[in-house]
Amino acid sequence: MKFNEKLQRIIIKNNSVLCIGLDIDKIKMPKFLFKDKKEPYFEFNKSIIDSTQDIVCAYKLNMAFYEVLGKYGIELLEKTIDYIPEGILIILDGKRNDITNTARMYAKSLFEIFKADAVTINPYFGSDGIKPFLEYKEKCSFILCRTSNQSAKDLQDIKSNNIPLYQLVAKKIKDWNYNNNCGAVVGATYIDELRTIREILGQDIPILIPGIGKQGGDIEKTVKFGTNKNGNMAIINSSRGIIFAGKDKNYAQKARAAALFLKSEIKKYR
Ligand code: OMP
Repeated sequence: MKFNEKLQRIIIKNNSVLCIGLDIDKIKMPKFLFKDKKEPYFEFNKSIIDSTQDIVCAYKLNMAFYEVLGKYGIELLEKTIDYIPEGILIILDGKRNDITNTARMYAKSLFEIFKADAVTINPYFGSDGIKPFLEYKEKCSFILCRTSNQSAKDLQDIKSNNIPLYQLVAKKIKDWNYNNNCGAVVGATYIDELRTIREILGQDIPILIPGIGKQGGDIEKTVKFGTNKNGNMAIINSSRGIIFAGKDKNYAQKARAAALFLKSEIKKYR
């Protein structure tokens, strides 16, 4: 089944476009886990997944937070992916890309070895770097279009023939969508740009939208301009704002409460 169909199914099943980012970080995690548990990181991910799996459409794992733990991090990444229930989408966020020969290895690693449903990739190499990812027709490649950080404008607002680069990337994403397996990454912190990008992409290309929660993106406008006319084809991510909502033994319930709150806020405007 193609990614967009899987996305539609899980959005309907859990009535949610919310994605939780499993961006584990020892200093922000409950201290007791590191005293009491043999595998504190896995225990943490497991409890977050157990307590939120009925209210999300996806989990996003940013590879940096796993790679920093060395070889155990890779094992943890695999174990966490295996633990995510069938039907919930797994997005591996590595923002990878390279020359074709190397990009092919990245695509194989992320889609075949780690079994991601979707990945984040950067467009800087152009089409021959993107192509190896697009050959995985059932998967989705979310291409960085407008990032959520303050310095996004340094490069992404540079104009060519009076069109800013992020808009040119959005147009490219439409061209690269010949297998119906492209998406765009757009930060919730840039609402005008999000609106323009949705207009360029049309109704059928999913947008992965981080920047809600800790980065302060506006939920109402994100939903209004990021989703398509049916309130779908968007995946709205929050990581720290949900997984680190509690610091004590009840951290998983606190995470669920934070996720439920965000889900209901999103629902108000869908
Ligand atoms: P929180 O700010 O904790 O919700 O985390 C946001 C997550 O989305 C992190 O994993 C970021 O690396 C990621 N992200 C952005 O914050 N901004 C972007 O422009 C793109 C991404 C991403 O590709 O997911």
